[in-house]
Amino acid sequence: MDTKTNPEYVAGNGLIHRRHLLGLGLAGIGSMAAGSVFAADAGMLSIPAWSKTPGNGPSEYGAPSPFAADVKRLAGGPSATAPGSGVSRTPLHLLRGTITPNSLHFERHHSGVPAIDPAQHRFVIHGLVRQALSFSYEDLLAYPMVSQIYFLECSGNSGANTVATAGDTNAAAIHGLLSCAEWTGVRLSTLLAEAGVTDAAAWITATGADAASMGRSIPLSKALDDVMIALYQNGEPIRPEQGYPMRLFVPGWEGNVSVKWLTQIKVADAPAHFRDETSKYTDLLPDGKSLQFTYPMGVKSVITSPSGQMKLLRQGIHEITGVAWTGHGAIRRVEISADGGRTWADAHIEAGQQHLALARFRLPWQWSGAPAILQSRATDSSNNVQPGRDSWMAAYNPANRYHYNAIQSWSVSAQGDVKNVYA
Ligand SMILES: Nc1nc2c(c(=O)[nH]1)N[C@H]1C(S)=C(S)[C@@H](COP(=O)(O)O)O[C@H]1N2
Ligand SMILES: [Mo]
Repeated sequence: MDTKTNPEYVAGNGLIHRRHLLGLGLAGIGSMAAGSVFAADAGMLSIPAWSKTPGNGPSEYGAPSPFAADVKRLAGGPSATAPGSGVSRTPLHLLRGTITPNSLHFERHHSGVPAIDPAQHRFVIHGLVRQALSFSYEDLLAYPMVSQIYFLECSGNSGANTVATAGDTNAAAIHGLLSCAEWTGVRLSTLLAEAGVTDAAAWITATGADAASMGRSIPLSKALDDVMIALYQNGEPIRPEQGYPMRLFVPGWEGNVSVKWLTQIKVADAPAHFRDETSKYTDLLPDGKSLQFTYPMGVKSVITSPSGQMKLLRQGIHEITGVAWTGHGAIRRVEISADGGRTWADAHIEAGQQHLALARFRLPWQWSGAPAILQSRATDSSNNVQPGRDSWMAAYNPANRYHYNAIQSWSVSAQGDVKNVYA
C-alpha cells in the first residue's frame, strides 16, 4: 500500500496511525502527484556567503544562535511587595526533546537567588540522629553520586486553566513551570546512614539558605528512597537559579519540596508545618477543607505543537507532539484527539528513561482546513488516567489553583489559529 496516498486514519478529523510518522513527509495527501513540496533545482546548490570565509573560532562558554534568540524563558516582572520573588517559565512550545537546557529551566523563587560562596556554605544534618553532621561543598563532592533524569513541576503549574475563562495565551504561560534535567548528586540515604537516624525518626524537614528560609517536611520513607542532594544539572554545576551549590531533589513530587540552596536537614518525628506547607501548596476542597499534603504530581500531558497562539500556515500533514509525565511512575500511553475528545488515537512515545521523567510523544495529523480541537490524554504505569477539565474542577473548590493536571484543549480555527479553550 502506498501510505503517502493512502494513510491509515485511526481517529476522527485526520489523525493518522503512528506507524506512518517517518514515512509521510510534509506534503498534503492527494497533492502528492505533483511531486514534493520541497522540489529542488540546480540553482539551489549555489554557495552561500557564510560558506566562503572562515567563521568565528572556539569560545569558552557556548551561546545559542542569534537566530534562535526568541527561545527564551517567559519571565515575569520584579515583585513590588516581595523582592526577588517570582517565576520564569520554560518555553515548552519552542523545545522538541525531553531535556530542558539549563538556561531555560523554569524558576520559582520566594526571595530571589542568594549569592552563595560554596567555600562558606555549610549543610548540616541534625535532629533525631546519633551524630549531627556538617558538610562543606567540597566534602559532598567526595561522596559517591548517582545521575538520573527527572522532571520538576511546580504545583502551581497550569493553574491558569482553573480560572473561569480560558486565557488566550501560549503553552509556556500555562504549563511552563515544568522542566526536565539530568540531576547528579549524593543520595540522602547515604548521608542519613552516616548520621544514624534514631528509632523515633519519621520525617525530615529541609531548609534553604535564601532570605525566605524556605522549608518543607518530607516523610522519612521518601527521604530514604530516591531523594538526593543534587550538585550537578545536565552535567554542569547546578545553576544559581536552581539552588547552587546544592539543592534537595525529590523526584516526582511537587517542585516546592525540592528545597534549593539547601543548608539544613533536621530529622524529626513529625512535619514542621512550615509556612510553605500551610499557607500555600495545599489543595482546597469543595467543602472548604484543605488536603494537608499532596506530594506526587498527577499524570499529565500537553501538546506543545501545535499549541496556543501558533498558526498553521498550510493544510496537510502536521506532527502533533508534546510531553507527558507523572509523579506515580512512568508514562505508559498517550492518546490524542483532533475532534474534542470524541475519538482518540495512540501516539508514539519515544523510548528512553521514562520513570519520573518527561516522555516525548508524536502523532501525524492531516489538517483539512476544518476547525479542530486537539487534546492529549496520558495514562501512567500506576493506571492513573489524566482527567478531563470538568472532572478535575468538580473534585476541588473553585478557588483551588494547585495540582491542576486536566486535559489541555487547543482549538484550531479554519484560518489555522490555535487557541487555549475549555472543551
Ligand atoms: N530555598 C528555596 N527552595 C525552593 C524555592 C524557594 O523559593 N526557595 N522554591 C520552590 C518552588 S515553589 C519550586 S516550584 C522549585 C522551583 O525550582 P527551580 O527554580 O529550580 O525550577 O523550587 C522550590 N525550592
Ligand atoms: Mo512551586
